[in-house]
Formats: sequence, structure tokens, C-alpha cells
Amino acid sequence: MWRFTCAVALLLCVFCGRTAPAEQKILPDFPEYPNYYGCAPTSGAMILGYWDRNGYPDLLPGPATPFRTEIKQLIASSRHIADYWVAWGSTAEDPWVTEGRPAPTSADCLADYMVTSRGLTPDGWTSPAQIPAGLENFALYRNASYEFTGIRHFSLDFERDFVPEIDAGRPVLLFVKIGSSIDHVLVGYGYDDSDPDNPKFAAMDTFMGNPPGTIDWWPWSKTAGGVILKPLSTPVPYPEGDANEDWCVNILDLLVVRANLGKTSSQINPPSADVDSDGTVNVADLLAVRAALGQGSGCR
Ligand SMILES: [Ca+2]
Ligand SMILES: [Ca+2]
Ligand SMILES: [Ca+2]
Repeated sequence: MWRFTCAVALLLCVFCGRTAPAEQKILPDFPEYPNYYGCAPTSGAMILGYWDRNGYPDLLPGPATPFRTEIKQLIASSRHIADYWVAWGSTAEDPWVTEGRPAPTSADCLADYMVTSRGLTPDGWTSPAQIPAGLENFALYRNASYEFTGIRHFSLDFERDFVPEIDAGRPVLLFVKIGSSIDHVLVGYGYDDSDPDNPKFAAMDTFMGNPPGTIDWWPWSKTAGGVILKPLSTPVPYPEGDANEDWCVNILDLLVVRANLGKTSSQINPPSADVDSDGTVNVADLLAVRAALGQGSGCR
């Protein structure tokens, strides 16, 4: 009997040991933007801002943060607002119609590419069906070699679909239900599956704003599908002299090299401060950065 009990206890222990360990993962350096004329284009811009920092530096002009005029214009341009916007939630005729102007033909922002606020779509709203192609085509608009694929999923399984995307370094645009139907779009950029009965995702919610250093955890049960976006084209390599690897050679790179002067091999932090890769940071690295100042598509 004693043996039997022990064997059962051992089995239980082995079973316990096999339950999933507490796990949490967050994609670092994820840009956060407040809602600007629509949660879908703003959330799309945050995802593209992330990719702008991770191999596709032409997606946004210059760095992905801070949130500023150039980025606002790429979410919803002044032209887009003048053509389609009346007021939040308004289904009134678009201003280009009431003002007797010709139908807009150009697209210059995410809200254009996602067909946000247009026609019968309430201002600030976006049809989920328009989002995948909107993201893909906006990326091509910014750089014709940036190929992304976006696929809309009517439901996403936390462990099967979402966790692997985050593990692969890819944020996911999520549809959520605050009321009874899909009424909001935000970005999932991390997960917490430490409680298998209540898995959670880290949300960048354009309406809430996360106080600095905090993470907005949402229960996965709030989600109702989303868009998985993957880059297909090869990431752009860092330009010569880009000591801090942000696709732009500027004063920051000179500072990184200066802070590492005299260091060798494993002391060099980040390793990219050794611009000419000879194992030492010295004046040759400073000169290499100086010669390349202004280079890199991340500068523009
Ligand atoms: Ca409108
Ligand atoms: Ca740099
Ligand atoms: Ca060197």
C-alpha cells in the first residue's frame, strides 16, 4: 500500500512538473501613440512603427517616436481629414461631397489605405475587412520593396496563434469587444500565460495610454480575432557607421563610439560601437562614423 501511494504521489508530481511554467513575454521598445482619427490606423501605425525599428526604416519618417506631426500625417493626413471627417462617430455625408469637390483620388495615409471614416463608415471607424490590405498597401506606398502580408482571422487561439507570433517577434493587431460586438482595435505586443485559466495579453490601447513603465494587461477573452501581419521582404541592413543600429548615422552614433573609446572585444557595449569590426574602439571608428554622418534611411 505504501508503495502504491508513493507511486501515485510520484505520478502526480511528474504531472505537476509538466504543467506550463509561469511565463510572460513583452516585445521591447514598442512605440505607443494616442488615438488619432481612428483606433485602427493608429494601431496600424504602432505596429508599423515597431517594424520601422526592426528592419524596415522607411515605414515612418525618421524615428518611430516621439509621436509628432510627421507621424500624425501618416495616420490621418490633413487632406484625409478635410475630405472625410465631420465628427467622431458621424455618418453625415463626407465633406468632399457636401463641399462639392471632386472625389479624392490619392491615398497618403493609413486612414486612406484602411478606408477609415469614408462614406457610410462612421468617422473614426474602420471595417476590419479593410485592415489587412490597408497595412500591406501602405507599406508598399512607403517603400515599394517592403512586402508584408496581413491575414484577418475571425478568431485567434491564445496558445496556438497569438503566443507564437509574439515569440517570433511579431505584434498582432487585435479586435476586441468592449460592448457586445467588435468595437475597438488595439495591438497585442506581449502575453502572460502564467494562469492557464485566464491568459492575458499586453495591450497598446490608443485610447487609454499606459503610464510610463506600466503594462496594460487585458484578458484574452476580450478578443474577437485580429490581423496577423508578417514581413515577407528581407530587413534592410544597418548603414555603415550606424553604431547604435537605428538605421541612421548621426550624433548619437558619435556619442556611442566615444563612450566606448579604448575598449576591446567583450567590453564594447553595444558591440556595434566597434564600427570597423577590428576588436577595438578607437579614433578609426569615430572617423568612420563621421564619414557616414547623415547616411541611412532611418534619418529621413
Ligand atoms: Ca466620414
Ligand atoms: Ca545610428
Ligand atoms: Ca574598431
